[in-house]
Amino acid sequence: MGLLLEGKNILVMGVRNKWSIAWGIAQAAYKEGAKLIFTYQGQREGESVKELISEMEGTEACQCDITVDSDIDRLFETIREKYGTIHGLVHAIAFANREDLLNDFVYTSREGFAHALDVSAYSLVAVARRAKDLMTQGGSIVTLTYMGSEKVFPGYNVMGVAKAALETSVKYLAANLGPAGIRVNAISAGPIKTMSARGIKDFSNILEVVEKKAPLRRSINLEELGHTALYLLSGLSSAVTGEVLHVDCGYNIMGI
Ligand code: NAD
Ligand code: IMJ
Repeated sequence: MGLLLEGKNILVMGVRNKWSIAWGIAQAAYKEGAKLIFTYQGQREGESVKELISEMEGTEACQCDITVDSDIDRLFETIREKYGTIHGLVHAIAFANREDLLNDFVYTSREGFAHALDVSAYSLVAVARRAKDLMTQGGSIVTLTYMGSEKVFPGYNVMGVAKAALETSVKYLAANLGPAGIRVNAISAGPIKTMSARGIKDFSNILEVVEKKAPLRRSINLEELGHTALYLLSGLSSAVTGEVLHVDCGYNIMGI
């Protein structure tokens, strides 16, 4: 068998540094022959993303703040001019105001709620709409979610609500885009130490609980998320769409 993603152009959104889940996925995709286009949020992330990709031949990075429509339009226009077609899109973007993760959920402000859902859920709809015009040969869209959409995890708060909206958006998008041969799926990842997990109080404790309770008695690593994304981005998953796939060493199946 040749390389899984040979000849495919894949847009990767959400690399911040080498610990980012999007970076783990990008490395796996690159090894399987994909041509990658990266986006970064702002100048600070831009520096580190450009350094990371410097050794990936034929790869480039564009700035795109997902809350700014003109940034998204400019990004897809640039991709259309330079590449014409894309075959895959990785969406690994989430944000809630820090105070909304620290305070009790009941105190979430209207602005905080709207912002978390805008960045973490609506952004998938916004990019899927633009991507569909470039996915002229069909395609695969993959996003990242967390079990905090299904059950309550202390401190996940409005992010849990945003992930529930994201997961349901995956289903509606899969139904809309299926006739064009575009599949849309989410990976529900177990906890993993990235910038978005650092500074979360009791994160180490959460990892310990997973390591005790998960059927596989350990937590996941970036490489495993990369491999799952390869499956979803490639023809290996050609009949899979609208799915939320747990990659969590089985943690989610346990009752107690
Ligand atoms: P990360 O901090 O490396 O990645 C989050 C990314 O979101 C960053 O690159 C950041 O720049 C980007 N982002 C935030 N606001 C943005 C905006 N306005 N415009 C553009 N980009 C913006 O952390 P990560 O853990 O790799 O997170 C990636 C995804 O994985 C997120 O959706 C997260 O919810 C999800 N996830 C993480 C875990 C975990 O334990 N780390 C578990 C399950 C799911
Ligand atoms: C985040 C908060 C609370 C509990 C949490 C997490 N658990 C896990 C995470 C148990 C695994 C990480 N996660 C799945 C996320 O989606 C994180 C999103 C996030 C993190 C931050 C931290 C810094 C900040 N805003 C954030 N917004 C979203 O200011």
